[in-house]
Amino acid sequence: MTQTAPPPSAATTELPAFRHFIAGAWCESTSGQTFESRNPADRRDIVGRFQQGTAADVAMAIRAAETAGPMWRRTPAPKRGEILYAFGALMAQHKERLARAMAREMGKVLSEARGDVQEGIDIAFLMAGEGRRMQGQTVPSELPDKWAMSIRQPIGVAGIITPWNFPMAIPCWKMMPALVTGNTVVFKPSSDTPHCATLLVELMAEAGFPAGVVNLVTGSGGEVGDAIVDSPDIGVISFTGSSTTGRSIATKAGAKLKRLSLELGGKNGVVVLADADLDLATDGILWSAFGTTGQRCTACSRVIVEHDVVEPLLKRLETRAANLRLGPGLDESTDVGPLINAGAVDKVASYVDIGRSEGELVLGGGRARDGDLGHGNFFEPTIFAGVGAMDRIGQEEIFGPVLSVIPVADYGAAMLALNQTRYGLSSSIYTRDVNTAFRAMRDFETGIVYVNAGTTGAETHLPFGGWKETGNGHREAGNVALDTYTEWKSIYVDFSGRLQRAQIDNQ
Ligand code: UN1
Repeated sequence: MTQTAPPPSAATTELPAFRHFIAGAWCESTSGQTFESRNPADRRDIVGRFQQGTAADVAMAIRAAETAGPMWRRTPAPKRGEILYAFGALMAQHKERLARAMAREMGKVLSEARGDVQEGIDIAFLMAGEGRRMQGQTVPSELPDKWAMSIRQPIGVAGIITPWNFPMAIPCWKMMPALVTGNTVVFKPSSDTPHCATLLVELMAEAGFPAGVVNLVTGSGGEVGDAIVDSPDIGVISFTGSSTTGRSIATKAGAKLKRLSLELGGKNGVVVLADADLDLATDGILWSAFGTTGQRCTACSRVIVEHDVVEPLLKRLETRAANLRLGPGLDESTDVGPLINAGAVDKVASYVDIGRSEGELVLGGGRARDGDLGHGNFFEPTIFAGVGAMDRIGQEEIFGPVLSVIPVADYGAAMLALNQTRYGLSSSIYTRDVNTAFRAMRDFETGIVYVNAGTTGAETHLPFGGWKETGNGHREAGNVALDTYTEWKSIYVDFSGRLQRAQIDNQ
């Protein structure tokens, strides 16, 4: 169980080969096949080979999780919490190593990779505490000599399907509440970041999660993901990723009446009013739009600006964005890392083409190929001015470093433009007027609202999630995350020694 780094497989070359983790042991796929994970900043750099999982592998993982379930459920929750705490402490101890591995495999800059690891640590510690809280309700009964209370109980086996953009934080957001409440887990990470997932699971094993409680199966969405979604033995699924995949999972899970938590697309906007501190707004917009190369669910991709300040704001944005340094995340002087893969570069480029006919391209717009950048998936920070709120680049999720500036007449028009989208994750307003700030807090139709800050940077102890098509009503993080992974049980204890009929005998 405490076996750590999986040894290279004999079947492969000198490239490090990694394995699934099932029932407390590192094992190979029944497929006999592996896939590569590459550094998006330099595609010549292969991080390693990973198991190409199959439905049979998933079935084994589910069996292991089911077998471990009764033991894990009966482990006192504070004890489970202690293991979460040990895991968080191990992440803290290995923070730099994890961050460097993430910067290499996923591409985000080191400071952000450290932040991603930190977010995992934060949720591990928060949920460790839930082991000693996990509050239910104890309420008076309407009848004498009768007790009424409610408790949370685990659902069973949780299927955890995670994206590449927060390759450590998001798996932790999902697995920590699932585990502390007594579920066991089958974890399928994105095929773009299997190494990050493997490093996390190594530390989970070291922290003392018993065999079978956490199982890792790498591979494609079409094979491994579908096998998780289709299995009648998975009681709850948590998925973060594209709206297209989310819809397909929802259709299948709905037919099986499975619990499902979805975290999907976004089109997050920053409103800048004429009275705003424009330098402050520039800082927040640049950080939200080009941080993580625009590859956050919370990234800002629309700036909705009052007419009077469009010109001065644009000037600031252009000047500052033009000075952002592109490069590998591992280089401390890099501001903007690569996109995750060639497909992402093509997608961003196609939206830039669409944008050329919708707005005015004022910065960037191209693939960045100078020197060593040519070996990676780099794209220039891009700004369009004069975009209409209903234009495609103002409406569709691009998930890259493309910012649209949408001019509007006043707060009312800004609020309408902000809300005129299918998505509803994060939003922000820059104003010095406290009354307008409170109007925005009331009016913006998003799960997260920032005042005088950008759209990114949610903390782990408040609910995280979006309105409308960003999700399906569930929230991650905060203590409400427990709702995804638990069933409520209401318990009545009658110690009167006689038949007492609720709603009848007390009237
Ligand atoms: C995501 O992009 O899916 O608020 C998560 C933020 C981070 C989490 C982003 N704390 O930007």
